[in-house]
Amino acid sequence: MAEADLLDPVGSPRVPRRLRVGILDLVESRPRPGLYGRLMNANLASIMPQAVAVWCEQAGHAVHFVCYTGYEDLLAEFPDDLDVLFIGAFTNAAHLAYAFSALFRARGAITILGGPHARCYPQDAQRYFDYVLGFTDQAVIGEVLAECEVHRPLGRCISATKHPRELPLLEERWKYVEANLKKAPWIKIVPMIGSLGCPYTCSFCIDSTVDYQPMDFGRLREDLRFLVRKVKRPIVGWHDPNFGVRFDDYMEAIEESVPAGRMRHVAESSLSLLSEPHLRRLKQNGFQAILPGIESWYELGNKAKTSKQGLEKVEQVAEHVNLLLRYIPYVQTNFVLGMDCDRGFEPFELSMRFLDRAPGAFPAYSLLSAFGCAAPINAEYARAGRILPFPFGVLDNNQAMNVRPRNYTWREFYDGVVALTRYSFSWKAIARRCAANKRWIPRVMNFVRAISSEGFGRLRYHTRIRGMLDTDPTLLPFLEGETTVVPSFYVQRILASLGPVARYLPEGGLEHDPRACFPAAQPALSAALGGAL
Ligand code: B12
Ligand code: SF4
Repeated sequence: MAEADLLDPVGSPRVPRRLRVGILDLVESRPRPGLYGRLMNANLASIMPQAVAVWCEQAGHAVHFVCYTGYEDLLAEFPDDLDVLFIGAFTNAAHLAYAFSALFRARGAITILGGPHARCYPQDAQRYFDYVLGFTDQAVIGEVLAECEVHRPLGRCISATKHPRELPLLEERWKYVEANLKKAPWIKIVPMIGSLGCPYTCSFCIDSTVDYQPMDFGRLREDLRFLVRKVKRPIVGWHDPNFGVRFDDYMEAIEESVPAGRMRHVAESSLSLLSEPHLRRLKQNGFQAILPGIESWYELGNKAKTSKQGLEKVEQVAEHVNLLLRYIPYVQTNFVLGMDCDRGFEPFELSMRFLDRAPGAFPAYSLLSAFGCAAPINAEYARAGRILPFPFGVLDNNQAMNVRPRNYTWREFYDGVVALTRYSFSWKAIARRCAANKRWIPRVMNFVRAISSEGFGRLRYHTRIRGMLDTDPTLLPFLEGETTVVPSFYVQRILASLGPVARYLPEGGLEHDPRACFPAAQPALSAALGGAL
């Protein structure tokens, strides 16, 4: 920096200003979620907002941190006189983030968005934020705070060339972790991370083009040692996109830093990494829950380490999942419904056969979704004119599917979704799941999830959408791309979920233009959207 930059216009040294920084981690998008949200939301807090808080403090600024789990009075949480407000948001919380940004801009703050929504929809987010951050490291935060300028009408998009090489130690972000843990009424999970990116290339995933990058294992050991000193028998929630790629390094770090039996762990991993010797070691090291992605019965066999398809894949995967359950008390299997390789009722039927063969696993279904420009396959959907302008508030993998299915009519598709959901959360399936899980925490978790928003709630919701396909004349034309007018059912649902914050939502904040992400696909998308956007 030139010396003149450090002088103000009259030539005296410029003292860096101590900013009042607000940081908002939007874990939830609506007030007072159901029983499962009450139990678990505080455990879903993100690591990056905490890292940003530490970096801001290290730069000498005063930080006010809030993790919104749906139970706080959001409008009363921050002081009025913030200089800067950072918001971390998933896409389903984007409207809440936009409304909050508008409110604090009106009060004179500079606003900054980071997190999945910023990475997926930067072109839309820059209409409402002064800065929109992609890959974020300490240097990016330093740059933003040093400049800290109004950028309107369009915010400035900044991204590091890759993910940070290093994140603050757990000890440095502990006060934020601790505040969240206090909000969790029962199970308390400490978020940690040991790697970024992924070596796999699942085309629907935001990280499929991001190189795998392990963090420093020395610092990881420091974090583990700190945690056993701080909490009696902690549970660590690993946020690694694919835990266990450097399996031996992780296990050695845990074995060297944590006395046996003193720590429990939860992680998302691929079946291909979960061989029996690995499972044995995971068990020894206290792994309590594993969430493998199966995704489809026809594709992505590399994740399940199989070249089989259809019923053969079901049998092999079920056997593998049952093996997991012999070592790990809680298993959640993740599936994507409506993928291009699926057709007819068979994929749904196969998932039911899987549940028969592996009754102990909790099934989590996502509807195929294209989150903006993040995943490579989204550009293909856009070129084919298949992306629908659903408002962000319903893009959470469940409330809406914003990609027109290749091989289904909507009625056929929702018939399958409803049938599979009903089968998965029937009393019979719940009882079999309970019987197959011997420990009481997995039993209670599975039961609560089934009777709460993720089971019964989702069955009610999908059944309602299926009914509306016959009764609501506005729904099918929208889903078929014949109109861009969003059915009022979705709009009302989003406005209701925003509650009192809805009045701050900026004009146009409910709509977005899916073409903005894909300039090259604009003609196809325009045609598909009736040229109406
Ligand atoms: C771990 C994970 C989870 C964990 C932890 C979530 C959490 N609160 O962080 C759990 C299992 C709880 C989870 C739940 C869900 N997840 Co998730 N999850 C992931 C996963 C696998 C890794 C994300 C991660 O932590 N990476 C490590 C961090 C360091 O990297 P990063 O997220 O890329 O962040 C970088 C930048 O974005 C930026 N940044 C991130 N946050 C912030 C915040 C601020 C303030 C700033 C300035 C910068 C910044 O800095 C980082 C470093 O460069 C991704 C898929 C993937 N492979 O990335 C999906 C992903 C993020 N999840 C997704 C979804 C949809 C969900 C759910 C809605 C699913 C559901 N229906 O329940 C819920 C939402 C729960 C919630 N609101 O917290 C989508 C998000 C898409 C979107 N645009 O919204 C993703 C991308 C998967 C996908 N479909 O492609 N998830
Ligand atoms: S294994 Fe998981 S994190 Fe890796 S590319 Fe596939 S979906 Fe993404």
